[in-house]
Amino acid sequence: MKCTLKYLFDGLKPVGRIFILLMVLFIIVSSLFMPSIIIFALISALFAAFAAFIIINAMDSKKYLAEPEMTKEVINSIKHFKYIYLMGHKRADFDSFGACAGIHAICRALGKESHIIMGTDIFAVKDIYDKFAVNKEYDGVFVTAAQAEKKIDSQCLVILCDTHVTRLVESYKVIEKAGKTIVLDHHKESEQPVDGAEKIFIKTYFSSCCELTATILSSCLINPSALEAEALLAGMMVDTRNFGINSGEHVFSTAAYLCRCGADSVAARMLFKSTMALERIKANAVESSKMYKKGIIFSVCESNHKNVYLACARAADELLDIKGVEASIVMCRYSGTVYVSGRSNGRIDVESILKKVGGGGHITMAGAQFENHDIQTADKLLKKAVDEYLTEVN
Ligand SMILES: [Mn+2]
Repeated sequence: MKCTLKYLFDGLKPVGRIFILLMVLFIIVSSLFMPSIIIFALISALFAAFAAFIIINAMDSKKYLAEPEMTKEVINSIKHFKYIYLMGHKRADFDSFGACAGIHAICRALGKESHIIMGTDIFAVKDIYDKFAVNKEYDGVFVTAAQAEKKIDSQCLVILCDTHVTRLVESYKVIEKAGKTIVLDHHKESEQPVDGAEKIFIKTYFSSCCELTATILSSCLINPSALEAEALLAGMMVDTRNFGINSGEHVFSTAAYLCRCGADSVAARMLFKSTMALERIKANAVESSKMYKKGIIFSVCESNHKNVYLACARAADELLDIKGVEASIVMCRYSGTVYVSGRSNGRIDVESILKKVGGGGHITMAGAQFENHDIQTADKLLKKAVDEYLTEVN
């Protein structure tokens, strides 16, 4: 009943709310003069509430406040399967981690056992992971890919968050062995969407997979815990560069919803603190950057640090703060692979540029990798891709 009332009230436009308030006022005033009218009004209101309840429950797809098709698919699939495995992309980031935590909250609310598959490289999300690891509610929730691969069978549902590309998933074996796989992603559709996924929801109008997940949560009136809300907010903050890009009304209302659920924005911001070593690498990359063409700036992170790719992403972000820079492309090399981070303020489509060299992402944030290449070759290929892109758009 509480849910129904909340549904009714949330669904109302301001004019509807004013109408209800006027009705209540009318009943109060008239009952002062004609007490019998209140009995009549109460009976009518009861009938109306009963009718609304029947209608809402009869129209199954209308039960959800937003994204009804996606929400319905996620909820019904979770209800249908015995075990649920949640998985993000390799080298988990705040967005993939937060989205998994958000879906875990739905599984818990529906009384289902769910596990989050964690990869070997969790450096980027270590601080939030540590907060979850000491939380009693998360005892036994995190599993390694190897553990999941052993246990998973046709009775299991896999929900893949924040990627839809086969080579980027933490473990493809779990998708092959699972009874069903659902993909929830916000990146532009790639050429290789994951094989064997029954339902693929690619919603590029969401800033982040965390915004998408939080929308599902609020749509089915399930609130995440304060820690889960913090993880979801952190994911949104990373993918919107602290609400600097892709941040429309829905992003802010979703952030407000997460704060209502207990997310602390200051604590979330603290999670992004870097190390001195990585900041030095980033600073060097910013300093040695060179403008290429049309506000597209290039740089390289020179280091053997095992998490140099994080400094690379941060350098690409920071270069956008410089006047005249429209987009940034930063490279780094680690154990034979060149990693590329592309960022843009929205006027240049870095996804289109990096797609030409086999990468992906979206307009403002994209990445690519070159296996068995050196920086010089990668640099040449990237500049060729930029040239091609610029002739296409001009
Ligand atoms: Mn993301």
